[in-house]
Amino acid sequence: MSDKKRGRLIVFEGVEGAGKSTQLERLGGHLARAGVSHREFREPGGTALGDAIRQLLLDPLSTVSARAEALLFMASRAELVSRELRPALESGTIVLLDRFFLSTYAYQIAGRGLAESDVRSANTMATDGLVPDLTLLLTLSADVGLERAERRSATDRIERSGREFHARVEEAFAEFSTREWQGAHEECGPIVALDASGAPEAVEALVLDVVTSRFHELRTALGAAA
Ligand code: T5A
Repeated sequence: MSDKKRGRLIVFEGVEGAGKSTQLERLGGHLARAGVSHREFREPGGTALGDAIRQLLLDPLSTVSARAEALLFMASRAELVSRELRPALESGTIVLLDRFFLSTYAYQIAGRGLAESDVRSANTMATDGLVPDLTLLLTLSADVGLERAERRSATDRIERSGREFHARVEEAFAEFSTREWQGAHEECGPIVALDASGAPEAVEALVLDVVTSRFHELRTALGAAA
């Protein structure tokens, strides 16, 4: 199906509190002001089923085993890909997505210790082979990100998984930005790491720079709107 894809899938990834939602919203604002058709989604969620799964997964009172957790993320993803992402991309829309399967690789493989081969094949079923056109990996230490998230609101079940868990997630994301790792994981598409430790405006400038240098049509549109 990927041959029918005409839009662009731009994913934001990183540790808790890295600023993904903030930057996605800012890029969405630039696109809207430039009159570029786009949709915004987050994982887990984005469909009725996905939103129900999100509640189950993030509720601090839920008890979820590691494999059930991975499969719930996959179920939410399969629904989002088939009901929303594919149709939007096939109609030429730019899709901004807050987390995708790189998060599963970081949280469920590196964090929970599930087998990479199992998670990768379940994920292929969930995504039906959909490859992001660009992943912006916002890099920040897990400790700083968790502090930001804790300052903002009460923590959810996954944020409460402990410092060691989040250190493994941070380390995994660092590995994902290397050429070697990306060469061995072509299903992830291009991943560009950006320093997310600066002020939101500084990170926004980095995001815009990468997006406009990668996509000619967006350089023209966003340049014209600036
Ligand atoms: N998960 C998800 C898995 O385990 N496996 C998977 O496959 C998937 C898809 C989702 C959880 O599920 C896990 C990962 C997560 O634990 P969520 O609530 O969607 O839960 O969690 P996050 O995506 O991490 O959302 P957060 O809101 O916590 O982080 P963001 O989006 O990175 O950060 P943001 O933009 O909301 O900012 C957080 C706070 O920091 C401030 C903001 O104002 C806000 O208060 N901030 C900054 N402060 C200083 N400097 C900056 N540059 C700042 N940018 C933002």
